[in-house]
Amino acid sequence: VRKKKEFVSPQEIKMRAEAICQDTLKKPKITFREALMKEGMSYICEVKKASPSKGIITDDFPYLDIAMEYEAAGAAAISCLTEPFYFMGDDRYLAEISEAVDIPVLRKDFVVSDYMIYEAKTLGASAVLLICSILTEEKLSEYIRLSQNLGMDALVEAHDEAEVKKAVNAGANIIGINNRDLRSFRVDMENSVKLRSLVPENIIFVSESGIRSNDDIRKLRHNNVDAVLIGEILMRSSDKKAALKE
Ligand code: IGP
Repeated sequence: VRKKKEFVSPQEIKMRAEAICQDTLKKPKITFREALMKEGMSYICEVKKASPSKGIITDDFPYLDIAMEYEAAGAAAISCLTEPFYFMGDDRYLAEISEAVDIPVLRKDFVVSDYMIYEAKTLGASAVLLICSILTEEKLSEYIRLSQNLGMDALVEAHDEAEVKKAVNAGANIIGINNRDLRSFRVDMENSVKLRSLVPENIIFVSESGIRSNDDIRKLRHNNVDAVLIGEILMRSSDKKAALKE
């Protein structure tokens, strides 16, 4: 049974988020962007129970253990789904995971309001996801700025050339190329390779979705990809440390 979410007014959520920013004890050790800037490939490992394309991925979902296993295996950051209907995510997962690990946690959800950005902060997120196909360029740049003002980063997700340009124009400093077409669910890794040259070097370049093997990762690294976001294959592997070994 899902517990009904406590209603928090927009004024209140804003106050709570800003209070966390003021609290020096709550200062994150490393930002999401910094975590992706280390030498070599950085791994963003996703905690996700289900997805619209695959249905339930795993019935066994010890989300805290999974997150801690990712951290121990050398993940640079964690991506946590909070969207309840299609991904069976929960805000609670994010809140508990960000308490339990030292690495930054991305709130993986479809941000459509500033409320959700303040809320991400109160849940302990270090970054939010902004999806180009559902936000105007104006909203993108507004939300990027708001995230940064709250001490978080924005991973700006694009799927094609027009969306990459939109992300760059909006001022993104981390761009994620989704290899999965959200309309057809088709996955094509070439999409990241093809769009790499459109993103300036000072912007962190992330490849997302459908990454399954070390060969995939080698190929992406060879094409100057800074980080990969991996979900399903890790959720299905019993030994995450072995799966993340290059
Ligand atoms: C992970 P995969 O194929 O490794 O499970 O993909 C991640 O990229 C995917 O979950 C994702 C996503 C999203 C989820 C990419 N963009 C936007 C929700 C919303």
